[in-house]
Amino acid sequence: MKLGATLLVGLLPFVWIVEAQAEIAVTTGYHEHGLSFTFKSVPAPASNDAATDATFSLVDGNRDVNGGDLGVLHDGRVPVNHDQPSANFFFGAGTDGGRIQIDFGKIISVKQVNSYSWHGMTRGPQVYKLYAANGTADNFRPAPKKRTDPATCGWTLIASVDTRPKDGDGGGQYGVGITNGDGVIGKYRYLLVDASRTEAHDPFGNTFFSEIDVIDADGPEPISTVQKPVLTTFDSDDGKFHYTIDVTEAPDMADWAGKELKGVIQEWYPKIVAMLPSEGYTAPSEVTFRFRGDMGNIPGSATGASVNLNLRWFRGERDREALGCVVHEMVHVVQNYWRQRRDRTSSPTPGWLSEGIPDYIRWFLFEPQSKGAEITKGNLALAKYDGSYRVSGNFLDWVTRTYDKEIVRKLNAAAREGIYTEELWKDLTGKTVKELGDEWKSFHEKRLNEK
Ligand SMILES: [Ca+2]
Ligand SMILES: [Zn+2]
Repeated sequence: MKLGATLLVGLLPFVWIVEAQAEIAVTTGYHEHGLSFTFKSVPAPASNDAATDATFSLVDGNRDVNGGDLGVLHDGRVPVNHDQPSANFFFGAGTDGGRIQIDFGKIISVKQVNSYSWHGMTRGPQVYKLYAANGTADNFRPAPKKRTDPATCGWTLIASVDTRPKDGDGGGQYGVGITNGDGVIGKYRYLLVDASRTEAHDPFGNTFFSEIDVIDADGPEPISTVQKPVLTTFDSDDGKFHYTIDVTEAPDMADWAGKELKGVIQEWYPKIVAMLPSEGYTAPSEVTFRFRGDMGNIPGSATGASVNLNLRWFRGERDREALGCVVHEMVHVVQNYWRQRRDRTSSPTPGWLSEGIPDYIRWFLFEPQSKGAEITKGNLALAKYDGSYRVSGNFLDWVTRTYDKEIVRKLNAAAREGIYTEELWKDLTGKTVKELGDEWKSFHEKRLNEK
């Protein structure tokens, strides 16, 4: 624009060309627990905007490989959860942002630029400078690194964005809209997003960018294809616990979730909480169960108070193993062993016990009729107390019945506090865990030989 103005002034020295002063406005939309990326003042993410087919390239900084590649920034899709790394692009841990170039392949009339992000903590807010260029300046450099001010090599600073709140970590969902009144921002071929981290207190300050949209004044009306979340929320009878089932990615599972899954959560989550207490401990009171399509071969998993359910696996198992799997994952939520992992002085709980407890509760208390954790002639040779999952579940069931009805509660309490050691078995039963394992195995050998 500056170049054009200079030329005109040169040609018509007596006419004052008053260019409308750029009235760039930056508007921020925010939801703390937002789900659908719908904001009052910022349009919903679109899938047919000018960024969709533009070329995104990394100019400076490193991509965090735990996240998506640059493609997720213009695929028209947004995350359905506040911690969904694969649906976001973010710069590497411990680094201070980086630069992304967007090339439309030709000069377009940029009317609006929108950027969307979502994270439950400090990776939610956005801090970046937006530059634009038409690429025709003599000194134009298409890929200036962080140490170079883009304004010195053919770029124009359009806006500085900073959506961080004064207080708090700013977790939530953000939509930023950059406009120039009713007009266009300018005629540009390139945009440069110069992103900074939101904080440096820990290595995780780089924003989870979900989508960047660019509206071309001469382009089509933006169409949003963002999925509205499909949620069922309900409380425990006593009002203590709040549950959400998220079937956004698997609407075909809504019926089953409402009929079967809901009942099991209602009955079993409070039961498991009551079963596994420890001094001063309060189990998570808000638990989310989400069907996901990005879990590979893992049937279910749990992190904090979020249970992830592999939608493909659940479709096939809804009348077989599905509910038992959810019970297993709910035990992980109640165990909350993540707490002690944060504290490096505590002794880690062995995996066979962390997984044996959920499978004990699942196979011996929730669904004993399915006999899914039996020791048989076929699997006896492999029966080891620390065989993990259902084998260790069987061992825990045997120790419970033979030595101490409260042993699972006691082992869990120690594990949760980070003070579990093998000594505990000797204290509780008078025998080492190895001795107990041998005794358990010969019990089954005898039982099977008598048949
Ligand atoms: Ca996206
Ligand atoms: Zn598990």
